[in-house]
Amino acid sequence: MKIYIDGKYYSEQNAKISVFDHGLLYGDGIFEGIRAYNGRVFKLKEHIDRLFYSAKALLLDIPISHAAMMKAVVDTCRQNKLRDGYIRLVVTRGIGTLGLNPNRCKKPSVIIIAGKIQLYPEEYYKQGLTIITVPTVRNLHSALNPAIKSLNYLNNILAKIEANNGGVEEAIMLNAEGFVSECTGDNIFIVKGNQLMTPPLSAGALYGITRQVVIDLARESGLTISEPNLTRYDLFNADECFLTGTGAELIPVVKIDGRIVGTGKPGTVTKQLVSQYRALTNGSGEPIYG
Ligand code: PXG
Repeated sequence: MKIYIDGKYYSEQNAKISVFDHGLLYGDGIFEGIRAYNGRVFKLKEHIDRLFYSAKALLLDIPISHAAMMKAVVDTCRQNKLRDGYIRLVVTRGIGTLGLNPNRCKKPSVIIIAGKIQLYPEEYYKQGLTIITVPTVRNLHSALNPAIKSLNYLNNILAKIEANNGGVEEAIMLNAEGFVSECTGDNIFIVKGNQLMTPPLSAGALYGITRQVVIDLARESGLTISEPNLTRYDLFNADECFLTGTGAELIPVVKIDGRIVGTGKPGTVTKQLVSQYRALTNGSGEPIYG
């Protein structure tokens, strides 16, 4: 595997960053997780847009342009002869002194890894996931805005540990008001009749790119879409529930906190959206090979 660091390619063994990089010392940096399908990078522009928005919020000056970043991602895929896979893009604050002041960091570093993705086992897509709500509350906007896809994922990691301890794959995080926010690496949707609902971004959800694609697909299919504040009660009484994310795509949820959701099997609206999503990922995106 060839790994891009600041414009050069390194073997896995030689791809190294400094122990003085503030990405490591303080989690001061940002990332994106992107997929390639069938020789194309899916929703590349949207991912790079979000990266630049995260950077702006952190006053992190990405050393290359938006266009150069798009090209670097595509070039890294080509260098690795990738057709299907997962691209991890990281921008760190760069090398600084001990002490958290970002002004001491000379230049942010850009890292791009293009490799394989570890997916949920296929049986979860067929049968649906069992998940739980967890005690760790989603970060407050006023503390660390969940819209920033930062290297500081401890809030989500704590929730993931609670899911692991509960013997399930994913955790639903509530916000400080008790409304449903999102999962540790996925957004959440419910279906009720002809209505598709997902928490508003203001409830503490990431501006998920898969979330937006699913909203657009659902609108095309004539579903009514809304973004209300949702409670656990709303989840328990939904007809269907599913999660969305670059890694998971769309994955059905059939049990939450011991309550069976809908029929206890992946629902028809979910299945329809899964097939629409798969068709889209297979046929669109930034071509890697011209
Ligand atoms: N919420 C959070 C907290 C996330 O980290 C999503 C929602 C879904 O967003 P997208 O844009 O992917 O639809 C994410 C995305 C990884 C990994 O390696 C994490 C994500 C995506 C891909 C890989 O852990 N998180």
